[in-house]
Amino acid sequence: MKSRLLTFALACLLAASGIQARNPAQPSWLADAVFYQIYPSSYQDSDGNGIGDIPGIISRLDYIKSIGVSAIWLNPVYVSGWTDGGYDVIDFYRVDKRFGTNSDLVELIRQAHARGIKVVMDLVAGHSSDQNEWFLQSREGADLRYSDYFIWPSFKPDGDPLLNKFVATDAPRGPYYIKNFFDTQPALKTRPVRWRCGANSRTLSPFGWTRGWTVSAWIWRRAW
Ligand SMILES: [Ca+2]
Repeated sequence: MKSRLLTFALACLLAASGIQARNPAQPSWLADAVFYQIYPSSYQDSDGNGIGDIPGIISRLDYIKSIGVSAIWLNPVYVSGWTDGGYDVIDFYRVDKRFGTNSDLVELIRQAHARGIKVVMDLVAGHSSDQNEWFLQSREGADLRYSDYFIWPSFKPDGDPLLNKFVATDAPRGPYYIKNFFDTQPALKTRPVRWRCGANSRTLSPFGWTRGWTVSAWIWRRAW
């Protein structure tokens, strides 16, 4: 629930008319966009298995258009461990089977655009799942490709206001990693971090993979 509240707050911020004055790089359509949030699991089920899916959303696009919506905010559809409603992402490159396929997502975006509706993907940028390939590699050592995508404090300092973010682990990289919400959501190091316990402070940009996706925008979420 906490993560969804944060997302909601950010969406309100995006929809506010003042955003263009603060950041001229924002697309002009955001100024007066009418958003329609879709949490896929509980929206429209197309195959009768009791779980909403992307073909179900496609079947509702004419209705969505008819009520004056100009942008869909699509809650996470990526492969997930489902410990936090899809916000613990195992694979940022693939649509979870419960919702369909990557081709279904491309078709949703194509058909939405054909109706003049933007699609905003809920990009969970603050953390991954502890089953994500990046974290599984990072936990093994300090000199691998994804080693520095996460934060591995060497000890737990007394009195740190973020002590509830420390997760004890028996991983080779341990003894701690930093989480955002649940223990299954290790925090991605997307900005310089200087912990008193000595984590390094390099800036990383693990989301260089957005090329080729014809979405209209991303909701950029982070928790701290
Ligand atoms: Ca279904």
